[in-house]
Amino acid sequence: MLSQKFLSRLKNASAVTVLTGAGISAESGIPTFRGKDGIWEDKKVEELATAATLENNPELFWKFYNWRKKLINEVKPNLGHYALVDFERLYEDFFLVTQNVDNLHRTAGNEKIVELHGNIFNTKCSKCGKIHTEPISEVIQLPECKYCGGHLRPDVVLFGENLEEKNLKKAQEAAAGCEIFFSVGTSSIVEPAASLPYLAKANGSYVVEINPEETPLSDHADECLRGATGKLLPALVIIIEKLQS
Ligand code: BJW
Ligand code: ZN
Repeated sequence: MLSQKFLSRLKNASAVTVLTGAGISAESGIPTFRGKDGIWEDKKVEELATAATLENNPELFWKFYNWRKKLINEVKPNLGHYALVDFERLYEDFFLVTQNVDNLHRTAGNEKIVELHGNIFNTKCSKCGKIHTEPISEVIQLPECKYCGGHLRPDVVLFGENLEEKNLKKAQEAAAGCEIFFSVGTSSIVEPAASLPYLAKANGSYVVEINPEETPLSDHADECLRGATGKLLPALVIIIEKLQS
């Protein structure tokens, strides 16, 4: 049962911000980072996707990212992703902040989006920082920058690296300015994304968590919907359409 306050916000809000994490892509077949699924060749995914692995073992790092890119290339958006395209249609001032690098929200059709942790299909020069958007095939030797000869790396934000200032600013503005903030399929521990729901709440937003598991955010959210995004988000779309009609 949804609370009256939540239903009223769903009906009357125009500014809605959604933060997504790996959980929304889990039902497409992409393993999440933490917990039992976050293992690749006996190594923890959360330890592979780090600046330390890129620096100390770039071959292993690229082997992992070759695997991840191939996997992501083979999967499709799921019902949870498509429901967020409906959210964008239903709310005038909608904004999607994703921590995912898998491009699935864009493939599904969302346009008002910021990718806080980058996009796995782009590469970036470690030396001059230029972004390369042309596709690169499986990396066997470390690829080089066509401008300066530096090593290329995936254009993703690893632990200990700074997020793009303009992306973070957009996400913070969307969090501070919304009437409902959804935190969807994220363990809510990786900063600075994990602070966004608190920023939203401090500015009067109604904070809703969607996750089958409890997270550190759960006790601070106004509403927790326990379950998979592929079921709960489409169900919410039906409710919103009824409320708005
Ligand atoms: C389902 C489901 C279904 C399953 N439906 N749900 C302040 C305090 C302490 C430390 C820091 C701090 N500020 C910064 C830091 C350091 C660090 C950090 O946050 N550490 C914490 C772990 C403590 N942050 C950083 O380093 C960031 N940089 C930064 O802030 O720079 C300035 C700075 C540096 C150092 C110190 C201080 C300031 C950068 C963070 C970059 C994160 N990068 C990665 C890899 C990206 C590349 C790639 O994807 O290949 O981003 S790590 C990984 O974690 C990835 C994710 O985007 C991110 C978040 O994970 P997410 O999405 O939450 O996934 P999971 O697996 O954790 O959770 C999945 C959830 O789904 C679970 O809850 C499931 O239950 C759920 N689920 N199935 C719905 N069907
Ligand atoms: Zn370069």
